[in-house]
Amino acid sequence: MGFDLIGDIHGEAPSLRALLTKLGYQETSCGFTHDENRIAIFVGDLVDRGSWQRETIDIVRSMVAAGNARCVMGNHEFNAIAFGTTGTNGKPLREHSEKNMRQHKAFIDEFADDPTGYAETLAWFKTLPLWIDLPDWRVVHACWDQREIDFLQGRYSSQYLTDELLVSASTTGTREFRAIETLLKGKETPLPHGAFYHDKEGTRRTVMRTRWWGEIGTYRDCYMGPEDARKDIPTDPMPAEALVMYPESDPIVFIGHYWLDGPPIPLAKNIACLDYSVAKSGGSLVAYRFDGEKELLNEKFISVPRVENQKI
Ligand SMILES: [Mn+2]
Repeated sequence: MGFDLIGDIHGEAPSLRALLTKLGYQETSCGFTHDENRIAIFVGDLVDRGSWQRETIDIVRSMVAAGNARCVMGNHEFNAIAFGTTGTNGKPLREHSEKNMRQHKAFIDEFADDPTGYAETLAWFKTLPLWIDLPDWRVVHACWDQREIDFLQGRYSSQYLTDELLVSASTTGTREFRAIETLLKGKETPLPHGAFYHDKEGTRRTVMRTRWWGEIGTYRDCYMGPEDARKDIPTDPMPAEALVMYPESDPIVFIGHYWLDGPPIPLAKNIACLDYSVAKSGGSLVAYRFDGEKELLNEKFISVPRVENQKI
């Protein structure tokens, strides 16, 4: 039995159909199935941005229900749950600020006439594990940090977003907030001595996203983000305690999240990112065809260019 790991879809269902077809899945009455019994593993972020968010969920959900797929939670599923859940103080766990309302609009609009479907979808999101940890391979949306996983597993005895964890992870400053941020959004480090850069939206940033593999080098070496801002990142050495790098001897881990571009290749010999920006013009939807090999192979990435047709 083999596994096809599939990157962030962000509501781009036409691209998902194209990729599943290229991988040899066929649409049947119980969703997409593979005649060699391959299993699809989704790395999260089914939603946000694209015009077919509900259709994307329907495709993935039917595959999971039929036993033909598994899916971990992405930061956008987490955000959707928090946005749609009211805390004991009567306020939503994720603030309904103007910015957040704008971000969630496309998702919520797809359920405009179906509050039951909306509630049921959020309930399904809560059934998605935060990570998958098998002896030879692992899946998490953004960053495998063993300390954070051990903390969550130890405190909640679970790899799922329990109601209690959802509340504490939605409260800035808690240990749970940090753990979920790390696993679902990756690691961030404040820049030294007042340095800053501008992100792709032109927002001034004093905190940078860092890689969590390879050698610890300077801030500039460890920076992850738009390439044209790299020159603004200081060349001071990163303090060793700021980062724990993923050991090369650890199992292969599959992730999404990073909006990469260019041809897909492993980030490290045991780390494959499958997010190649399908929600952006010129992006691709990427899979990795995994058959239990001990080291990732460039030729096992399979991708389709973004299907550019517009929803009418
Ligand atoms: Mn993401």
